[in-house]
Amino acid sequence: MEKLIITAAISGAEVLKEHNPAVPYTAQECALEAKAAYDAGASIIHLHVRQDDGTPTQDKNRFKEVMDAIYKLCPDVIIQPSTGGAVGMTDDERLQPTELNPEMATLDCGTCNFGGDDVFVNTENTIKYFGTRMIERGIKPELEVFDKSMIEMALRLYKKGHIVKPMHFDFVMGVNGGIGGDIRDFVFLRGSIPEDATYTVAGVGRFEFPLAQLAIIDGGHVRVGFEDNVYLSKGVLAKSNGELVAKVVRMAKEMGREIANPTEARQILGLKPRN
Ligand code: KMH
Ligand code: ZN
Repeated sequence: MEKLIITAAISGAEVLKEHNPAVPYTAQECALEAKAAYDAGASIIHLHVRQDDGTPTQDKNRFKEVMDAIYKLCPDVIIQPSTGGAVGMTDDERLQPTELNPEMATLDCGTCNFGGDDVFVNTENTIKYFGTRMIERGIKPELEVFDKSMIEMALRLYKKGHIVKPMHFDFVMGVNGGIGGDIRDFVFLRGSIPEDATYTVAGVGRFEFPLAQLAIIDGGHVRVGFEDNVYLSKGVLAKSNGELVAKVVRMAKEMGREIANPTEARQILGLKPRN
């Protein structure tokens, strides 16, 4: 079986220090959290950035500052900026980190309720626009799907030339407004992607580790981190993203699955080495 790629979603846009004091806001905090995750076994850092007070931003200069700080501590890690940003941001605001030509970036494949009055809007034209931008710049999209319909959208836009193969999906499961996080939900998504596609699973809240276990067994990949879940176990806050990654590494070792380093992750995903 292929080695396991672990992605650490270290910061998110919605989770706050009020939820877990270890949630990083500043560039230095993000770099230290990325290093803890990397040292524990993560090869990809999924990145949102904030102003120092925690306000989410897609500002290109802030992304550069944070990415430089991370590369200083983890020179070979894969950084995957979010183009989702936070609910309510415009398309061009969200696309700013693609101007830095990262190796990967997220490409959200549909609109989704996000709790309360929040709606995370990704129209078909938005997805086409983002997909085309990523092709032009040689950025590998991680196709974020919050529901089965979003896989259909990705496959349709592949046929229209806005996404290229091999496709790499992220099943974001358990969002209040998206698909649930039960085994049958996982099986449904898993069976709906092309044979040559790769996938990672991001289980939200209590779904994080059960879904990680399924992906480990199935040959998929795993995303954990404060963006999705701040608890190490029921009622126990994780002290760092590193603790969440270390738990996945322990689970994988128990199942006999080896962990990919960044070079191996690049090979599995077909990424060009960073220059
Ligand atoms: N913060 C959410 C509104 C992504 O990173 O691409 C969007 C999100 C998805 O987190
Ligand atoms: Zn994200």
